[in-house]
Amino acid sequence: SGRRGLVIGNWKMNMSIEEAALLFEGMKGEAPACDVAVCPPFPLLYPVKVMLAQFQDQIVLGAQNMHWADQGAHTGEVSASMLKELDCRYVILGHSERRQAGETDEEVNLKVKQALSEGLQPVLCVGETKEEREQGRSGEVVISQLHAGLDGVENVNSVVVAYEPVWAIGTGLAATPEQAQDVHRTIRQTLTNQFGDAAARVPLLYGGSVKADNALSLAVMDDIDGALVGGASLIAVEFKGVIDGF
Ligand code: G2H
Repeated sequence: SGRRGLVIGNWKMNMSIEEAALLFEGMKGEAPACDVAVCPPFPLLYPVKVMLAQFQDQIVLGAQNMHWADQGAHTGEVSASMLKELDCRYVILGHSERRQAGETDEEVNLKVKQALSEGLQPVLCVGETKEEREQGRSGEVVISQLHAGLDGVENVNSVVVAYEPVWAIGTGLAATPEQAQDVHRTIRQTLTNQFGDAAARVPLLYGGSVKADNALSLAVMDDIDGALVGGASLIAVEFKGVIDGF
């Protein structure tokens, strides 16, 4: 495809400082052939930033969420500029676990626009539930989340999209490469309709029970450019295995 692979670890609400250090100890070695990032919980961003110095930009930092406002009275929230100051390159936005906790398409859209205007790369997550898949509505749901999430975005150059079918998250039951490619093609087409040729350069990640042993079968598909990895990103040999697949 000409697109460079991108593997992002989403640590969710896991890991201590010591566990993070051990993980990176196990990740030392040959330079990865694709782009790699890790998204720790907020309290670990600074210590992990320090640990990543040893990898010389071969592993970069991302965050799991942020607020859309510049600053102010938003107790418990963090801003895009705070993440930038810690050298975050990416920020995951609209993860299904946050949508299930009440985050709306409108909020995700405000966050995507704020991330872009502050120079962060949003990793916009979309995906259907088990019920929606069974109703044959996967494409429709993903298209609607993309339209809403990217409303008012003019330049797609820094955007990353992650397709995470809710039924495949943390269940051990990954989408088949064909099921994932099918939705990724729909995503690429939707982006092309909105952004034209630039859509061909947008990294489309698959997420949902990606592990060392299914990464390669996903990576060979035309529109699967990388992975958003949860559980397997906490284990050095698994995460390395996924990176090697891309
Ligand atoms: C999906 C994924 C990472 P896991 O949420 O975002 O998690 O790989 O554990 O299914």
